[in-house]
Formats: sequence, C-alpha cells, structure tokens
Amino acid sequence: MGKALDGVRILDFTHVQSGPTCTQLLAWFGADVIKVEKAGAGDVTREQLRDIPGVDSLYFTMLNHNKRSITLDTKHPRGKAVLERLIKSCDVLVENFAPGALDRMGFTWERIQALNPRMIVASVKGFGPGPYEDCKVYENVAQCAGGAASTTGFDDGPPLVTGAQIGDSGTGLHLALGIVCALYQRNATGRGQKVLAAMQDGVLNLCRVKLRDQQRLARTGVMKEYPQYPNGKFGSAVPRAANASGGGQPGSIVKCKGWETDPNAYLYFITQAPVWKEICHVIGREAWITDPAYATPDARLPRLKEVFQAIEAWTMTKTKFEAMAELNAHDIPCGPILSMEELAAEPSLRATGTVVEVDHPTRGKYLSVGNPIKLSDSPTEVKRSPLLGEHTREVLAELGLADADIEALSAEKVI
Ligand code: CAO
Repeated sequence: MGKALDGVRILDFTHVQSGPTCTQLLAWFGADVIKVEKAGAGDVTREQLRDIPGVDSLYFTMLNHNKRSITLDTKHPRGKAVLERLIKSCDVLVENFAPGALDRMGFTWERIQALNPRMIVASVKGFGPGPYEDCKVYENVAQCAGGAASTTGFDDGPPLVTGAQIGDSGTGLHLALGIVCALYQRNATGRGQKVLAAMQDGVLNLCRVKLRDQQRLARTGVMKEYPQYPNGKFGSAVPRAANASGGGQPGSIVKCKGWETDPNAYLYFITQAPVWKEICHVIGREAWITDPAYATPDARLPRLKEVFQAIEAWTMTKTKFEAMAELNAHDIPCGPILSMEELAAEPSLRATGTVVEVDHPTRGKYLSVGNPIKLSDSPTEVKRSPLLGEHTREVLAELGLADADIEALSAEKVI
C-alpha cells in the first residue's frame, strides 16, 4: 500500500529531540527523510544517555526511525557543493540549529530559494522574533518560558516541569503540521515558503486554557474550580492547580488500594455533572443526589475537597483497575495512573502499533513508541534508525556522483 507522503524528499538537518520528532513523523507518513550528520560525529544524541557502550543510544534510535543517514561536512567547500545538489533535489529542508547556524553555513533563505524556489525551509527555534530570538533553548527552558512550569505543581511548592516533552516533541508536532500545510499550498503556488515553530509558542499553545484562566482571574479575582477556592488566596497570576482539572468538570487524583507502597496506585476521577447520581450511588452517598448543597455543579464547587475525600474513601478500597472497571460500568470518566512499566507491557498498545518492538543490528531488540497518528490508507511500518552514514554512498550515487568523486570526498573526510 502507498503512503500519504510518498515522493516527498526531506533534507533533514535536525538533531537532539524537537526536529527529529518532526522528521520521524514525516518518514512514518512515507517521506524519504535524508538525515545529514556531521562527518565523524553525527547527531550528539547517538552517544548521549548510552545504556550499551559503543551502541547508538535509545535517545537516538527512538527519534530517528525510518530515516536514511548521510555524513557530510557542510562547512567544507566540497561538502557545500554536495549540499547544493541535495537542496535542488529535495522538497523540504528541516533544521533545528541554534539561531543563525544555517546562515553562517552560507545557506540563507535567499540562497536556498535561488537554488530551489519550490523548497520549503522549516525551522524549530526556541523563541520567535523578539528579545530572545538568538537564544539556544532546550525542553525545560521552553516549558518555563511557555507558561507550563508556572501553572504546574502545588500551590505551596516551586514551579514544576512535566515529563511530557511538550517543548521538544510538542514543537516537532507543530512543525510537522506546518510543513504538510506548506506542501499543500505549494500545489497551488508552485513556491516554497519558510515555516517556523518556536518552542515558546508551541508550549503556550498547549497551555491555551491557562491563558483563558488568566483572563477569567483578571475579571473576577477568583476561580472556583481551583483548589485555592474557597479557603486559599488568589494573586494576580494563574496559580498552580495541583491535580485539579480546573475545567468545566472538576477532577482530581485519588489514592487507590496499595498506595502506601506503590507510587502509582492512584486514579484520576472526574465528577462529570451528568453522572453525579451514579457517582453518589457508587461511593455510597445517595443523600448527595438531592441535598441542595451537593445536587448541582455550582453548589459543589466550594465543597470539592470534601467530595474528593469521600470519593477517595471509596477508591482506597479498590485497586486502580478494579475502580476503573466499576466506574466505567456507570459511564463515570476516570483513568488509572499508569507507569512506564505498565505501558510497556500493555497488550492493546502493542496491538495498535503505538508501542513497537524494533530490532537493531548493534543494539538488538528494544521498545519504541510507534506512530500515534493512524491513517487508514497509509499504515506505518516502524523501521530501525540508521547507523551513522549508513546511506551516504547510496544517496550520493542517487545524486549522480561518480564512485571516484565519492572516494575523493571520503579521502578528504568530507563524508
Ligand atoms: N557539518 C558541519 N557543521 C555542522 C553540521 C554538518 N553536517 N551540522 C551542524 N553543524 C554545525 C552548525 O553549523 C553549528 O556551527 P556554528 O555554531 O559554527 O554555526 C554547529 O554545528 C553547532 O550547531 P548548534 O549550534 O545547533 O548546536 P549546539 O549543540 O551548540 O546547540 C541546541 C544545540 C539544541 C541548544 C541548539 O541547536 C538550539 O537552540 N536549537 C534550536 C532549538 C531547539 O531545537 N532546541 C531543542 C533541542 S532538543 O532538547
């Protein structure tokens, strides 16, 4: 079966996490992704966080599936000549260098356009235009600068970063969408364009509801869905809401049987208004169905602490899976806190290809997260990441370079 992006050629100058997530997605949708790596070194993550000496790290392998790897010194004049040929033969150049690196290499937007007017140049940067546009940025910096850290954590604790890589992988996702849109627009215009996804912007986009709350707070001085209500204090900025959903349907994390020894024996419980009656039956608080102090969502807001204490008294008598089964039978929204150990072993995620086992020539078998986006006419086959420079000769031959030229580049350590 064909793939959605069959025929699209990506010149992949990405490294570390944010850019590679983007180009991995494009590869999973069928694009031919040619990853250009520094001759003799490669993507720095090949050797970061290694668990097996001398073998590409899981950090690298899990972010670079389905790509081809070529080594090329793009600062060497002969390397630049090869790069020109690559630019002429590809549809998209994706990069997440520090600001200005591509220009310093001699490949400005104007130069790339002169070489290939159809080329789309897609970049991840830490910040968009403004005071911080020249700054280098990593995941947690983006989480802090994009509003996630100030709104995550407990009221009496410091700002917290989250394990979900919303700065890197989140921005990679944003960039991938931008690239696909630019490819679509090119069908009409025949022209390439620049695509920019700034990590601060991507994180802020994912924190959209917190900017909503900032404006609600500014208008009313209080947010009744937050744990600070009714006994705590609100300042002028959106506070950290701990595990409160803070949304239209109050929710929280509650303990389950075994919480004393198992750090993940917890359940997220949502007191969805349409199933309030069922919740009261399940937890044995039938009186709350008609009691005016509990019967409506508004009446419950000042009593959420007490409500969740009663719910927890019930969940503590069940394992998280028992509680989930019982609550789902009544259509009450909830979810177990699943550890990475549990997710890795979950059969349904294996069945859908969301968790896949991949074989690698030097590492052996390892687990990875497959394509989370499923297209019915473009199924994803996860292929192992390339070894450093594994496809250099193949790609250069496709560009029309003769064997003797390739040997000369190799002798000069350009590839
Ligand atoms: N041949 C020759 N030189 C190459 C090359 C190649 N194939 N590929 C890269 N280089 C050069 C670059 O041109 C650059 O040279 P100059 O500094 O002389 O211009 C140099 O390698 C280093 O690139 P870099 O500045 O991008 O790398 P860094 O390790 O210093 O910074 C990072 C890393 C991630 C902080 C920075 O790239 C960045 O801020 N990127 C944008 C934001 C981003 O994506 N962050 C997420 C990272 S994942 O957590």
